[in-house]
Amino acid sequence: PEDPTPYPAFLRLSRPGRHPQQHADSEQPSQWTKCAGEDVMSRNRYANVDPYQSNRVRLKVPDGHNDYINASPIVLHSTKSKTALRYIATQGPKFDSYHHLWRMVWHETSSPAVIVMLTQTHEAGREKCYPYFPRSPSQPDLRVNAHDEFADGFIHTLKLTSLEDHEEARAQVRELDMTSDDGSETKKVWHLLFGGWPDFLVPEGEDRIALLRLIDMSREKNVDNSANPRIVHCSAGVGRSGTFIALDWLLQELDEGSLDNLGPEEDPVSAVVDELRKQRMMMVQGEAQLAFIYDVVRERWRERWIKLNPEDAERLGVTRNGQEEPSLKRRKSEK
Ligand code: PTR
Ligand code: PTR
Repeated sequence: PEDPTPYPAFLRLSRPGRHPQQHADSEQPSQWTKCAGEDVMSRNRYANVDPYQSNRVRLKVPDGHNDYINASPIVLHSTKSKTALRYIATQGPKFDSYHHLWRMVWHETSSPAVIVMLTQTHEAGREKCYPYFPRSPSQPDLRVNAHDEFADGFIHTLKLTSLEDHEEARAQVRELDMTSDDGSETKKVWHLLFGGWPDFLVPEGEDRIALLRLIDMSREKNVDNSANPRIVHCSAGVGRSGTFIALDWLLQELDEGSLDNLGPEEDPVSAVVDELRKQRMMMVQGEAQLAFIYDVVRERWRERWIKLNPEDAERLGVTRNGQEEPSLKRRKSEK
């Protein structure tokens, strides 16, 4: 049966237009100047994923040292309020350079900082991200950069002050205190480790709802959200991180009413993915993640529409959970 919800054109499943994969492969920006050199490459987790030379975070290190980290500042603006949403998308740190991530957190964020981690440290027997944070209350302290790589005294201690398993968001929530070696400065860091998202795939069922809760939580914890970038990473820092950021922006647009009256040609999903790829390569990986974004926005759009138009909803028979979307059914039966 057809879903009777009067969706805008971009959310209609029958919409013509670009095949998502076509979208996914297009627009590899011309401004990609590869960050090259042995000392740069060795800091990358994957040889084919790096930040654009023109849009990368530069580590604050003494002159003459390599300021490279595989991280891209991302800025999106809301259509109505024009406020900025800021993020830093980055790869899962590697063992020998994980303290670079903490250096970046220290210099690029205000307190409390928020780190959203969307990968597990290991998946399918391979390291996707070095465990760069204190994991257990039994070993709450981690001394970062103890060997003082850049010889500038940037040595910090991370102390795990609380660890909570947040069921609704399916996340481990860590509260960390980051303290400089001389004890003079501290920063609080929220570390949100999401458990429901394997590489190249999408969260399903309850994990999908959990992801939405995680998005909300990451905003709530980031007290100064329009000025302070949230650090978002997965393994390469493009697929899952791109999807997370796209959704964060789209859901805010939706809540602000910017997706209520769009013209037939407008497609904010496609627009935000294009925008993200101007700022970091390969953001949102593959058809499944792109379709996932449409599905989540469609679901949220329907909920909002029912809330705003309860009588029409009743008359047309639109229900909160709807029927299962045809696209979802198709995907399930394909497996
Ligand atoms: N060489 C890998 C590839 O192209 O498949 C790099 C890569 C790895 C790209 C993981 C994306 C990945 O997913 P995510 O960004 O979600 O960690
Ligand atoms: N680096 C990956 C590869 O070359 O296989 C890039 C990639 C990963 C492309 C996943 C698409 C992917 O997802 P899907 O198969 O869902 O399109």
